[in-house]
Formats: sequence, structure tokens, C-alpha cells
Amino acid sequence: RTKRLTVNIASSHLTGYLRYQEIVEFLKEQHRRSPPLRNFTSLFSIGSTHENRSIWTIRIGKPSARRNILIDCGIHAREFISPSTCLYMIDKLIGEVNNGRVSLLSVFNIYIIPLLNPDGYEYAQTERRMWRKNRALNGYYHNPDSKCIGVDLNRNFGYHWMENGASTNPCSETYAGPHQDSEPETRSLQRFIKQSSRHWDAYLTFHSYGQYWIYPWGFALHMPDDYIELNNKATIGSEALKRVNGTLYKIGSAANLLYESAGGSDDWAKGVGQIKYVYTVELRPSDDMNDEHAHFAFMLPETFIEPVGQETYVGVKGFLRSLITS
Ligand code: ING
Ligand code: ZN
Repeated sequence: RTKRLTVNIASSHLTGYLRYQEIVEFLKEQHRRSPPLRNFTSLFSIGSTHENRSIWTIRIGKPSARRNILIDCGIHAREFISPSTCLYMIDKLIGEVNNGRVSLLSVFNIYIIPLLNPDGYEYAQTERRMWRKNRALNGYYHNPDSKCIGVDLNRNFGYHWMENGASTNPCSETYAGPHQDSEPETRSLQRFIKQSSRHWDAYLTFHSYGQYWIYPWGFALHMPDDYIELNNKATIGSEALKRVNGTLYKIGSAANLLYESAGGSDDWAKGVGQIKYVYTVELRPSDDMNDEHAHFAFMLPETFIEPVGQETYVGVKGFLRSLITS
């Protein structure tokens, strides 16, 4: 890349859609930025991928904070605005720590996984911009006729797996895998969520695009028992988000708003992980063809990193605050 932009955050390194190794450096820098003796952050890997990349995770919060929030980005390779939004939020949260504004972070430890699918992401960065899946070889060596690579991680999670909107064909963009929970990225996230000592208040997973703030279920059209609470808190978050740049989000269940599809990380987090507030957030652009930015689709220009990061951060904070007061 010849020309890189500067995003107005404390870290000077969010200069575009970063490569995997740049993301690792960014996280190390952020971890160094927070006061080390007070233990406000930790940086660790929750597992590794087919191509042996680590899935890095940063915790931000007071060690005494009792409640836990999980956020991931980059399940799908081509959705570049997603990992960049996680990185932006990490920078802002650590900025608040350093300025002594820790009210949210004395209640919540926020765990952020900025890139759950680094193999797919690197492939999209270097070989094929529209790649979606991970880089599983799908038995290629046993059956060289099947040259199709990759499992759709958001169809691989084992809750009502393969019931709807997924494929058993390894060549499909929505290939659900040879069996449920087959992928190292899937299992790393599940193992981390299940670590029993931790209670999770909320799980947010960031995708693009469409401007949707959606909740389970994805596998079928019926609603969870507590969907009114899920809808209320999504409304609070999206209204906070809208106040920043006027960006409008639609709210509803995944199957109703988008399409029925099983095996998503959100359905698993709620159905198996028993997390109450579970959301998939589809970031900008809008998918409304009357919207001036809709045509960017997955290829949102890097100049959007800042406005999308900013509004999403405000939306997430608004949502988190609503968890405290209720
Ligand atoms: N969209 C999601 C997908 O995995 C989704 C939509 C969300 C489906 C939650 C099921 C559950 O297809 C994108 N853009 O990835
Ligand atoms: Zn996606």
C-alpha cells in the first residue's frame, strides 16, 4: 500500500485495514499502553487455526469487575470493517483507562477477540478479496478431486446445526463443515465461553454488512422467550449509535430480518452457552439500494474505519450501560 490514512485515535497504527501481523503488533502496543501494575488489561491466545495462527484476545477492565462481556470480530474473512471496529474500540477503552474514566470497566471485564478467522482474513487480504470462510482443507489429501477449501464458521456451531440455510457441499460459501463444531476457530471460542468460572452477561459478534442489530434465533423463525428484553437493549444500543452520525440500524431476530440459517455463533452462545444478551451486529454499509454507500458492500473504503468505529463504540457503551441500570 502506498498511501495510508490516519485514524484519529491514540494509537497511530490503525492506518487502514491491517494485516494479521500488524494486528498482533497493535494489540501488544495497546497492552503496553495500559498501566501494567494495575492489571487493567491482559493479552492471550484462545487457540490456533489450521494454518497455526494464534487467535488473540485482549481483556480490558478492573480485575475486581464482576461481570463479563465477550466481543468478537472477523468471523468472516472479507468483512474487513469488523476487525477494524474491534481494534478501534480496544484503543478507545484503553484510552478511558488511562484517563481514569473507568466506570463501565469497574463493572465489566470486556474480552475482545478482534480477528477470530485470521487464516481466511489473510487469504482475503492477499489472494481473494471476497473470501468468506476459514482455510480448512476439507479432506483435500484424501480426495484430491475435491479442491474446495474452507468452512463457513458461522454455520459450524453446534446448535440445531444444518437445520436451515447451510450446505453440506465443501465448495459452497455456506459449507457447515464435516460435522458440527469441527473447526479449530469454532472450538476455541466455545472452549473460552465454557470456562466455568466466568459468567457472561453478553456476547456481541461483529459482521458486515447491512446495518442490522440482530438477536437469535437464526436457525428458525420463532423468537426466544426473552426476545422483548433482547429487543429493548438492542434499541438502546442502536439509538446511542445513531446519535453519533445518524446511522440507522434495523432490529429484529436473525431469521426474521435476514434469513433462516443454523450454526451461527450467536445461536450457540445463547442456546448452549446460556448467555442472555447475544447479538450479531452487521456493520456498515446499509444494504438498502437507496443508500449512497450500499454499493460498497464488503469493500467499504478505509476512510470509514473512523466513523464506523466511533459510532459503534458509542452504541456498545450505551448498550452496556443499560445492563447496569436494569
Ligand atoms: N451475515 C450473517 C451470516 O452468517 C447471520 C447473517 C447472522 C446468519 C446470524 C445467521 C445468524 O450469513 C453475514 N454478513 O455474514
Ligand atoms: Zn459475516
